[in-house]
Amino acid sequence: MKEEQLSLLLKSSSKFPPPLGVKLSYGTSGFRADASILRSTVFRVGILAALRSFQTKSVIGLMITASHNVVSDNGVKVADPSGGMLTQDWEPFADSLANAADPHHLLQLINEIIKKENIPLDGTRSAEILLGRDTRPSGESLLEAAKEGVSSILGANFFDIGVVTTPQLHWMVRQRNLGLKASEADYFEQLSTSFRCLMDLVPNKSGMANTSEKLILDGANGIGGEKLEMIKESLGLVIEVRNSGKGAGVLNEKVGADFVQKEKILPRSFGPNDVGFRSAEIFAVVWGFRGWIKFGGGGDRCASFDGDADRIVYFSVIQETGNKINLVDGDKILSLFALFIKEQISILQQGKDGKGGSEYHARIGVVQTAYANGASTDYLKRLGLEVMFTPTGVKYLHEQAAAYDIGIYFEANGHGTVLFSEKFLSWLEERNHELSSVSIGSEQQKAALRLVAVSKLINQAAGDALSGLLLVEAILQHMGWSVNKWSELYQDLPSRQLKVKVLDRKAVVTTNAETVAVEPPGIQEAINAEIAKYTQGRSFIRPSGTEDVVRVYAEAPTQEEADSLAKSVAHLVE
Ligand code: 16G
Ligand code: ZN
Repeated sequence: MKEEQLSLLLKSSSKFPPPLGVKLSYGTSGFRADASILRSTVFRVGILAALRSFQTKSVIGLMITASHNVVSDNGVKVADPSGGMLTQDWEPFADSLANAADPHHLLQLINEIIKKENIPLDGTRSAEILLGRDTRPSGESLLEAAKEGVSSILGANFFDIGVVTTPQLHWMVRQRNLGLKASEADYFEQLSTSFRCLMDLVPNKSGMANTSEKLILDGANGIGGEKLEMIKESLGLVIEVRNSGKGAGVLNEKVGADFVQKEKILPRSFGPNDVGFRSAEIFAVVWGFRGWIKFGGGGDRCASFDGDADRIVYFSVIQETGNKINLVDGDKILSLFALFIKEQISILQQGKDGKGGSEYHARIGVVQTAYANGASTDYLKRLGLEVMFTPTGVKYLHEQAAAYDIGIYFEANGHGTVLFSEKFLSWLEERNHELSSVSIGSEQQKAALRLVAVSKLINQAAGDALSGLLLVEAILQHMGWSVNKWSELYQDLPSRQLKVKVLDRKAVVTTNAETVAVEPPGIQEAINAEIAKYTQGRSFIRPSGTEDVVRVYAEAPTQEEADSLAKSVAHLVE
């Protein structure tokens, strides 16, 4: 390392002392903690991102967010050149840098990484890091720390993309590395163009009464609502955004996808006692409309984003029951996408006309985690799809999905996307070209055009609530379905999730995509004995990747049974 580089690093890192007595770990989605202790961590992740950019000779992303966590928390994660999560090989580097006790130790670790990874820090190259953050008030000062981190490696430059959703940052990194347009305006343009293309291809437009009603979005008081407001005019949809983050509501407090999916109740601003409801009610009286359920108090078709808009769930209000909802979670979004895509593929393949096109049997794969409702897995298998399981965390699901021509992954909590292989996309383009010369306007050509539009609409880098919402909306229009009709694809098995505070969550070690606990010894046998007390019960435990707890999941034919199975398994963990 050159003298100039050495002194720059020593000087800048002395401004960011690490918090005392805290051991940080780069978890499922980066570092997360109370924002007040994160300045040194974010500074060091800035350094790490710069090193990764030099090593890969590509643009790297750094996102400051704590997703659905409380507003006083924050976090930081790195996006790799593909736009996906930081490669797992580098996670130990992140851990060691974050926990280095002083500037000299930090320097020694940086040197080790440079040697091990053959990183050319000779001043002849440059590196570029895109910096994004969510709406948390602590984001501004953490962003400054990230900038200093990046700038303390000679030749590394940052580009501040401002307040964005997490998936926007991932998308921009991917686009930049593919040499494609990568601004926010380009992102919006790609989303709205491909969405409108799908809407233009909706069959029998006249029968669309159900889904042309207003969509009401719960923006979790985060960034997603604001971004949706920015493009909604170009979509031709009637959308009302609540919990947009502009009012008095607090980020993720009794709002958002995580709250709605876990609690299965209405978020704030959607209930009968909310201001939104009252104004809607007055509105209804003045104009003689029928009542709050239909005209905005609850709304027929509602969706919730999480704070950084990488998760989405839908719900509808169960009328006359206070705050109860009919939840349409990530598993059902996955099922809707899988059904639609499979249908388009079969139309396309039926139409094989032998006129110069190549046969191609697209392999569709579906990836879920142990949290997937058993009824969803059964449904997907009944559709004839290949269903795979991975541990919780996008990095695992994404990797598995990328092995297919079309890989569809979703966690029950609403994080997921659809990945298309390059090979399949080139075949699709070729097929499309062929069809436009021999059978323009045919069902086969429409199916090909729809699949191309889906591949452009749905984020290829990460789960994206905004693009997910638009794909759901387009498919509901295509099917002529309401949320309730969609929900009837299958009936969720009752389930319960609990968390148990433990001294050391790492004492629990799992295998088989987290369905079997191998440590502590004997615990799985005890869990099996509890499960055996129920007909068709299922339960598992796993250490959280984001909190100091062990999570318990149970599923059974009735809610009472699911509750009691979860409770007895939780007792085994305590
Ligand atoms: C993170 C993960 C999410 C996972 C959740 C599990 C990413 C981008 N996010 O939010 O996919 O469902 O952690 O949390 O990977 P847990 O380990 O605390 O249950
Ligand atoms: Zn999130």
